[in-house]
Amino acid sequence: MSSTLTPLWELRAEFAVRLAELYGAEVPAYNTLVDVSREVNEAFIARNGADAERLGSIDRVTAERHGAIRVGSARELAQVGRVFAGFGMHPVGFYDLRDASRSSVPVVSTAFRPIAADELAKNPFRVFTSMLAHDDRRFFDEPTQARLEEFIGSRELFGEELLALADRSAQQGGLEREDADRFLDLATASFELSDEPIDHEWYHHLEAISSVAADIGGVPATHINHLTPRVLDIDDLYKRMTDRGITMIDEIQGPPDWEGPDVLLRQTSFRALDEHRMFRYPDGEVREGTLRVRFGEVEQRGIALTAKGRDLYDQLVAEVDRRRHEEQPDRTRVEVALDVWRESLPSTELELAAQGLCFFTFRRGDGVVPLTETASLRELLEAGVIVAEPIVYEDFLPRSAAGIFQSNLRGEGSRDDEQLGTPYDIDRLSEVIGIRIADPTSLYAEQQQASLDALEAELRMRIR
Ligand code: OOG
Ligand code: NI
Repeated sequence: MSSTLTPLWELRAEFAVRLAELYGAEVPAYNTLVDVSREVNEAFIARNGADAERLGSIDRVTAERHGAIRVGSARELAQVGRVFAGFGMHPVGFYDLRDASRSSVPVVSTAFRPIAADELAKNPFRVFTSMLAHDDRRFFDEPTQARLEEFIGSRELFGEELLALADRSAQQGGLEREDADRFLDLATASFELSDEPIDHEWYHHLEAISSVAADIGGVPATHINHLTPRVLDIDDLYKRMTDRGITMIDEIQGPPDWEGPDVLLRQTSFRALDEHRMFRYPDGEVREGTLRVRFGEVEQRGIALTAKGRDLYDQLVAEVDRRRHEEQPDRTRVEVALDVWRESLPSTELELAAQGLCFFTFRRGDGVVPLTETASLRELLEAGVIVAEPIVYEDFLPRSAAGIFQSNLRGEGSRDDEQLGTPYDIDRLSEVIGIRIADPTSLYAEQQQASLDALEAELRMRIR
């Protein structure tokens, strides 16, 4: 019977398309962003030829999206985990947005995404998923926490039928067509903006603490917060959107534009427009009002950094902050970052590989194999015995995420640092979801090591 199953990757691809249709209907500026992203990618391919697809085929990049959702409790997050498992998406990485910025973002997050390289190649759809830390005393006093728990505890984001279909899909590795359609309908609908009235007073009580808290705990349902296309040249996109009269946030977050290889992730966004929602006022009356919590985001992906590369990256970020603070207050972050990058980061893939700063898979090249028992990665690369192919960064950056959250927020919110925060880490969040959250760096390292093991066997030598 299994031949009639629609496999997980196909369900995932269809899910991404369904959400895009939904989000495009809800936030029309998203469609503009997708159009401009396509223009940017086509222009980039025309300028750069085959090299342009070094970090992913044009088909993959054009179809590629990440989504973001926010939920209110451990129970809701565990249910999200079941829904996404039905699409072959598993939790990877732990992000604590409470620490990543000075403003109030009381959430901890992970990303659900495919893990195996072939699954990523078929469809890499990923969803950044945040859970409200409703028990964090720095943000919520006791009465607010109690009311949050009551409010969130009494809503149902995902029904039993949806969860049962998701579980079955995960178990069988797919669903029969009829069930697949039902699964897609129910899953997509659970991320649709609800038209149920919002309690005005409660929403604004939470908003004074954090807009993100209000968007999670002040509304009766969850919704897709944004859907982010991937581009091959984010600087070009930024210009084209600005030319169309769309006001982007002040800068592109993450590494600067430079002549060397792109690493990690660069992102930028524009604030969404006001959206109409219904509010219930204390006198019981329901009137229309507006909210502005969703935004348009776009990203460019680079090569994944090793732990050593990530340490260096973190040092460079700190160095940029230091110079701006102590020496060059009049220059922008991006200008200073460009100097720091040029001074400190190798500008070729070969050097990034040889120094162990970025992850690659390695394959046999045309170079003549030396007659030795061991050789260094550098020697083999320089002699063309082996060739390095970059491993793309599939994950997120807490500092950029915080920057994106922050630049799209209305107020700073409030936070009492005299109070103790709730300790969350990858282990605790894994327990909440009931699934072990994978460590992204280990996943990339395994992929790289597997290619090296295969080469060692093929070349009959040890690679140092
Ligand atoms: C998630 C923000 C993080 C990204 O791309 O870094 C994110 C949110 O706004 O809920 O999506
Ligand atoms: Ni995002």
